[in-house]
Amino acid sequence: MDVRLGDGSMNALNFIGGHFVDAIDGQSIPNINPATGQLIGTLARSKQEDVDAAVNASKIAQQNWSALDMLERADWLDRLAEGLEARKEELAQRESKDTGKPLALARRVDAQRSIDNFRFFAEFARTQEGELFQMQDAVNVVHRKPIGTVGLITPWNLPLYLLSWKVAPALLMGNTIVAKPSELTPLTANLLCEVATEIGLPSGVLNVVHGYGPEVGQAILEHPSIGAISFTGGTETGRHVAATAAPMFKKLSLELGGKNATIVLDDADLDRAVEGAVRAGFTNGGQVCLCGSRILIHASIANDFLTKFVESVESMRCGAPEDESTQIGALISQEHVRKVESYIELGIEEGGCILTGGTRKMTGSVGPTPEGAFLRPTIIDGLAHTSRTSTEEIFGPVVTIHRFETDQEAIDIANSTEYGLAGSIWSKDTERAYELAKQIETGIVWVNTWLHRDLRTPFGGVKNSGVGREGGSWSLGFFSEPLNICIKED
Ligand code: TXE
Repeated sequence: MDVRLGDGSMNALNFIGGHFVDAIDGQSIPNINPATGQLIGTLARSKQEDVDAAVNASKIAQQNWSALDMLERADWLDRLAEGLEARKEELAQRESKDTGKPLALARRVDAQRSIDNFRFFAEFARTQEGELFQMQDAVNVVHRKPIGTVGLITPWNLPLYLLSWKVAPALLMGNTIVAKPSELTPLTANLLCEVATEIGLPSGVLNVVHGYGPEVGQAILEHPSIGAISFTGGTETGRHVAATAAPMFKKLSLELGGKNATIVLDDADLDRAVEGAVRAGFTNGGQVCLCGSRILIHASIANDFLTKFVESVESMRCGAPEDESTQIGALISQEHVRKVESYIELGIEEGGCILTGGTRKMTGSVGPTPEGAFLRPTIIDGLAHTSRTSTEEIFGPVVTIHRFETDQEAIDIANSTEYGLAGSIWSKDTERAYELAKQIETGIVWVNTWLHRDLRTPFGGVKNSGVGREGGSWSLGFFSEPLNICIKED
């Protein structure tokens, strides 16, 4: 069992069949706090044999779990939410320690949304009605059956927020789970397992195996008894996931990367658009697939917008995650900071001009500790919208600036990357924004807001941002197999 946060050592064991266990071969991986560079503890380095054990445990639990009524399973989701709620502060602390993100953000976003995900799907279940299709002489009844054992593979940017977003609907539809969190952020998945133990969730319903993607992740993809894979992560990994799982005819949900446009029209409320562009560009240090990393500004307001925008970004506080005033904490790792810095250098090579921020060599040390993975928020102007810096996902606190003269030009620029996940449009004329939004090649467009979420709505993207949608009925559909029973009436 994980020791409590206060103990200072946090070892993330696997959770299989209701027990916390080491990897069968005893191997483990160090887990580093990105803000300090210090060792937090270790996580199990699982292999195929650990996945086999987890799948076996899930199969043993499958019959009784799927035999429950969906409303009984909804009650279990509420119990998980209550258990997380009772340990919300510890959840936020662990998430912040594991990711380097500001503790205030971990409380407000990660912890709260993890709880909300369970509560939402429990309530959503209670609103579901039977699916009947009446014919002249027959009635069709759609019966939704579980897939069986499902594989959930999740990333490091919003660890429990994104894992719970999959666990809740998967459990609700009667599946049992083998989940693999990112090897960079194991801690809150295990807190969920501790809560599952506290509330008496039947053993084997939820199983978590930790470790490296190409090892334990690959074993999940390849396991013949895992009927569906729900993956959130990078596009290149998603491509690999699809190549492995598709030939096995596994159901696939792929939520991948993004290079989203924040489009500021000439009639936008400037202060509101600046605030929105800062939130969209730099929340979680830009480590959110939905972040607005390209800012498209109508040429007529570009100077006024940039004056306010640069001032606002320069005032952002980079600091220790536990400091309540911190707005940008550490990024996920030193390695990731170097990746982000390489894009800042590329931006300069491609002709960009740094309006604020830059690499650590340019800005000097920015965080409370030199060992911490800190980087100042950066704005790059003057780049072609077709440049690599402006079209490749950076996944850090870096935005590029692009001017346009007409709505059509804004649409063309917005659609000029291989991604198609999300975007936002800022205008006082919502009719105009709505017409423009319909032409943007993404799965989500916000108008005069960003990351404003109704969990019933479809979430996901097109092109290299993934396949499929999550949320509300889309999640219930993914995590079930519909059986249509047609009954002839005499
Ligand atoms: O994602 P990865 P990472 C983007 C962002 C980031 C890049 C890599 O650009 O820099 O993806 O981030 C597991 N078989 N996003 O490293 O590598 C891995 O262990 C099976 C956008 O987090 O895709 C982890 O659990 N699994 C994204 C999960 O896949 C494998 C959020 C994601 O890892 C595997 C995060 C394999 N061969 C990053 N290789 C978003 N859309 O929100 C890795 N994994």
